[in-house]
Amino acid sequence: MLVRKDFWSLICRGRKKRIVTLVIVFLFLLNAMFYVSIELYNSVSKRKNKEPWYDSLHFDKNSYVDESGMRVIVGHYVGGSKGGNLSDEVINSNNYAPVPGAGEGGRPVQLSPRELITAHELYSLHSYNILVSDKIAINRSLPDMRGESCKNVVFDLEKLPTATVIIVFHNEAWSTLMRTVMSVINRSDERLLDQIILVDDASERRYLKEELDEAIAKLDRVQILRNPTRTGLVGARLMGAKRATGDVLVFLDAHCEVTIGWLEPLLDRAGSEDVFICPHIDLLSEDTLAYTKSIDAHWGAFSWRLHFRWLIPSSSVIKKKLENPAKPYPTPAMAGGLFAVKKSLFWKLGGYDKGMIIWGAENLELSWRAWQCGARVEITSCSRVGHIFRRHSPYKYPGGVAKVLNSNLARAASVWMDQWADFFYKFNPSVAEIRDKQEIGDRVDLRSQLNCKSFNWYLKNVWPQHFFPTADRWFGRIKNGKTNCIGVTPGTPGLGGPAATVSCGGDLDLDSLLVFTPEGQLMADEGLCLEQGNGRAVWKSCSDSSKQIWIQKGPRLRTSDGLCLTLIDVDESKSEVTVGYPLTAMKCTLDTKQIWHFERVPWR
Ligand code: LR7
Ligand code: MN
Repeated sequence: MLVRKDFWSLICRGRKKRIVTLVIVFLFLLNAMFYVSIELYNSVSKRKNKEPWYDSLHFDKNSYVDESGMRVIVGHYVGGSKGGNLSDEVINSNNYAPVPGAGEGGRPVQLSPRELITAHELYSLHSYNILVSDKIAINRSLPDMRGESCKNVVFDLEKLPTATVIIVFHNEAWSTLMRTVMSVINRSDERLLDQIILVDDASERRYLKEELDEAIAKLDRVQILRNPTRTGLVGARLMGAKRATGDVLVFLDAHCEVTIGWLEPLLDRAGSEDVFICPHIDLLSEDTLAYTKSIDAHWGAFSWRLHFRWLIPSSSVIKKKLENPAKPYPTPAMAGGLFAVKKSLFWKLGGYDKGMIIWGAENLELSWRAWQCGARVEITSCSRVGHIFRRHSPYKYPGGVAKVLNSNLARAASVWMDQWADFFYKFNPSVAEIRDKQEIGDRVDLRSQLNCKSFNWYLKNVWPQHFFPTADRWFGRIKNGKTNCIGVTPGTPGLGGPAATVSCGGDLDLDSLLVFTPEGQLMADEGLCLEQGNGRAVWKSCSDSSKQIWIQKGPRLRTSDGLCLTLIDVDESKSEVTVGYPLTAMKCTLDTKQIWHFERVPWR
């Protein structure tokens, strides 16, 4: 056996031994000092941080906006998950088992490593963490998320209209659905809440049958309707709306939680006959169900491919909002799931397009219809509602997600977008293919009966900051040499960022096509504009910054400071043609790296 002495003599002897001992002691002391200072720092910074925990969370930047100021929230889903290899027993059982205190105050729930494995296995069922949801009481508490100016507004409850809250669902988890319902019951004044209508869009899960009926029967003013066959959310919402007895229809997704004071600002505004009013949508984390504030000012719009997007509002809207944060502000489009509207206005404007199936596009259709037919779409920051954003759709899309979505998009575009429908179809041939299959006669009639305005009017007046091509905007490719085009590198993390050339595609390739406005903005899809940054051109959310102005002087693009857009870091020694060269504004020279060819492409 090796004794200690032998061990030491093996590695060192005499003076060396002393040095090694000293080094070990020194390392030990250093380590100890490190721990003490970390602890000290923690306790001091904890003391400094007196605000409640949720105030330190401004918004979950990564899951809401990116560097350019926008992000996919309601995207085009990967649908069709059946729940993997889960057994029928697992899929159909309700495992709601609240743990005292879990998630109270909107706090996150953390799972043990073992539970995390189970949560992971169950994830595909709902595309959010069902284990966490089942641990949180269905009547959990939430903080007051309103800004100070909102808390000071006084409403005369006797004068406000009453609400019918409509919640449609398909295969929703029991606990999230019930938490949505309970949050409405607990945080709505009795005088204002006429009824809650749940519409089951032909769910298959066993726990959503008698078990749900029994739970609902115990609640006052709540009723449940069952759609005999699955129509999708439009059909289900129409079913609910037809049975509504309240003055105002308030729609919510089935995985929401409303916070204190949510209903009054909605009803106050929805009382008037010309507005669709949306709450400020906060985030319920799909992993921990923590309630997190979303960015203060956002408005809804859409990309060239008609994907719904959140954008930073125009500077005039932001200015007005700062002057009076409690006042509702206009938005070009709504996200779709959470809004209030006077029942009479909803029906006067044609309810919903019944031809839209399952999911998607009805939010844009409703927004365009509202604006073009004399109403408005607004957001009030004083009504705060949390919603679980999901990255994937957990349910099936009969015929596939693309087919469903494309036919809905075709309906919306054909009825409302005029020339811009042609733009959409030109660059989305798979949608163009099914364009003529849509029976939209009655929706076109509705548009003319209501005497609705054009899409051109909408773009000009409701969304003047839009990034679509128009008659007076140049559209096409801007090329250096044969292969390098100005464009947004596809798949750039978080969109935007440093600008480099992309490979010039064909005439249908939106990635290398740009809008060039008479004012000098170079716009790509997704509302990104080319901006001269510090030593490097970048793609940024379009704004009125002078750094986004590029003046065409012959074959050159000049900034307001008189610099020229230049391709840099070109490796002349390389014989093969490459792309991906950085762009920046530099002193104008005769160099070909500043020579651009403008190739116009018809946009429709
Ligand atoms: O076949 C279906 N039948 C249904 O009843 C498919 C869905 N549904 C229900 C579903 O259970 C849910 O309650 O419809 C509701 C909406 O479906 P989600 O939650 O899958 O949609 P989403 O939140 O991802 O998508 C947004 O865009 C949709 C486009 O059709 C709808 O307008 C959603 O209501 C809308 N959600 C929001 O606006 C919430 C805020 C998200 C943001 C931003
Ligand atoms: Mn939703």
